Amino acid sequence: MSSYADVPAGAVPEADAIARYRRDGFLVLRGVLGPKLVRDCIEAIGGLASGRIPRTETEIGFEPGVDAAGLAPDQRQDHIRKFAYYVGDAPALMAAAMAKPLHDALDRLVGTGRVLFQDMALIKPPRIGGQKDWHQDAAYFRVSDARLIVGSWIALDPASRENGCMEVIPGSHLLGPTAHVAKLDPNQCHIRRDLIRADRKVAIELAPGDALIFSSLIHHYTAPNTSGLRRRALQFHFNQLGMDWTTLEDHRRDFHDERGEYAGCTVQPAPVPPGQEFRYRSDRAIPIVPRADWG
Ligand SMILES: O=C(O)CCC(=O)C(=O)O
Repeated sequence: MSSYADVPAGAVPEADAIARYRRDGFLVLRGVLGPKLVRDCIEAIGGLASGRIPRTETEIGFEPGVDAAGLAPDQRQDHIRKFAYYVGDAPALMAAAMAKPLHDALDRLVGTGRVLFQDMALIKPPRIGGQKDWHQDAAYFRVSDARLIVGSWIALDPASRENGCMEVIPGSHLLGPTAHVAKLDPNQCHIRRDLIRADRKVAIELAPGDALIFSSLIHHYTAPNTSGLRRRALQFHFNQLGMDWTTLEDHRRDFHDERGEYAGCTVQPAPVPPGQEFRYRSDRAIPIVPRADWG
């Protein structure tokens, strides 16, 4: 059973849910993707993994230590940590990013007028899917105002404590930028341990098609998947119009800790071996065209 209130499928957030989103930094929307779209997204993820669907822009990252070259096409999906930048390669995945129930809810929660700037699929494969340590997504985005970003994490499989669902600390977004400990592998960058209030965490268990909407400043985490269950999810980040991508210098000024030191994850501890530099895309701004026709 969930220990948080949610918005039922087919409904939009009303005043009380909007107030909760602002107070807690997250809100669960049930059933933003219908069963057919969930099935077609799963099919698309499998196709991109195996190579059956050509990848023009989609990037794939394997779990650490995986020898991708030694895998047969149909084994690849269960070794992938994440996909990025895929919406142009699979119509079902674009339809998920544009789902009308999602955008109707976002219009109420954060206002109208936004673009999609990041599309990821987090796969956390059975038994080998690693943790994602406590972090704020805003630590990864060199932007002028992280409060204009909203994240949406949509389950394709049932997501539970057993297979590593999202866990959040309600209200942590109100603390603003929080000091992170930089790592050579930016995926391992995490909030300074003494600043994580894990005793307050809430596990967000979702059914396929449900979405967790969250502030880019909320502290969140996912545990390793030690189960035999898949836990595939789509994650979209949108920014409201008016946000700018900035330089590192500007991000240092906006995203710092209590001593004035840079708190984000976009600077790795030196020396950084060539080819392993932090990469990010500030060039993506896909217009939102809501659609409700997929089923
Ligand atoms: O789905 C996951 O395991 C982690 C998602 C997440 O927090 C992220 O990618 O920033």
